[in-house]
Amino acid sequence: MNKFDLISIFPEYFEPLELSLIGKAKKSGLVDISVHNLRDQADDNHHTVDDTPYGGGAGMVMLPEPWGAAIDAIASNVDQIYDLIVLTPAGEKFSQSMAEELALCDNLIFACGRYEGIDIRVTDFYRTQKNFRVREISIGDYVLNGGEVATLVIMEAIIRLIPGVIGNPASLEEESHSLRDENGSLVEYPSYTKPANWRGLEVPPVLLSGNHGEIARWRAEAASARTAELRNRTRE
Ligand code: JEH
Repeated sequence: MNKFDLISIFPEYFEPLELSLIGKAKKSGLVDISVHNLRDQADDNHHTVDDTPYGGGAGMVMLPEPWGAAIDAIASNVDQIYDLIVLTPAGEKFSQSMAEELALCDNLIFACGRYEGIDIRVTDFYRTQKNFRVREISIGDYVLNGGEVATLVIMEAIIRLIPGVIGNPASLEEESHSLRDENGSLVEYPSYTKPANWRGLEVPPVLLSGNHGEIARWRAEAASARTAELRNRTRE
């Protein structure tokens, strides 16, 4: 079973994991998710987890000690392989292929920092001294306040790939094959449902024809037109 350990000073951010598909996957034992409060590992009366940066500069940096204590408490089995995911605005860009890779990992630890991030010796230590696979990941080129929301995004992308989580595996199958363009990017045909006429807008008649060959051709055409349109928008 896939194990997820999440470390954060705001464990309440992970309450939505009880909902919908991920909540069901948890309850049916398809995934095991534990949330850990980093402050429980702080060793002073004020539960301090941050301090000023060496060398100066704005903001605060997260102390390595509470992180080391939290990760050691989780990763106590020497026979297991641990993947430490550290969210950071400058990390490798998260992608569907990365989600597919991470869905195969048995023990994923998500380090959700705040402030200016975590003292770099934490990732150095687990990479070089503990043989962890350490990945520094960003979900996109914009600045968030911490790693929690990015972790929710990444977990949703991973967990829906775990066999049994999605009720209809045909939709996953379709995604993994037809819905990619020459660059491996996802492309999508437009979807319609009832009624056939909504506020004067008609569903394309081909979709009502029952001709599966023609429907597939129409969808492929509509998907590439839509992808081209979205591409142009990113250039403009
Ligand atoms: C943000 C983890 C922990 C804010 C500012 C700075 C940018 C250059 N896609 C994502 N965006 N942001 C995060 C993320 C992911 N995954 C993310 C985090 C943490 C993830 C703390 N923060 C807040 C934070 C400093 N600036 C970051 N720099 C790349 C433009 C300039 C410096 C660090 C951390």
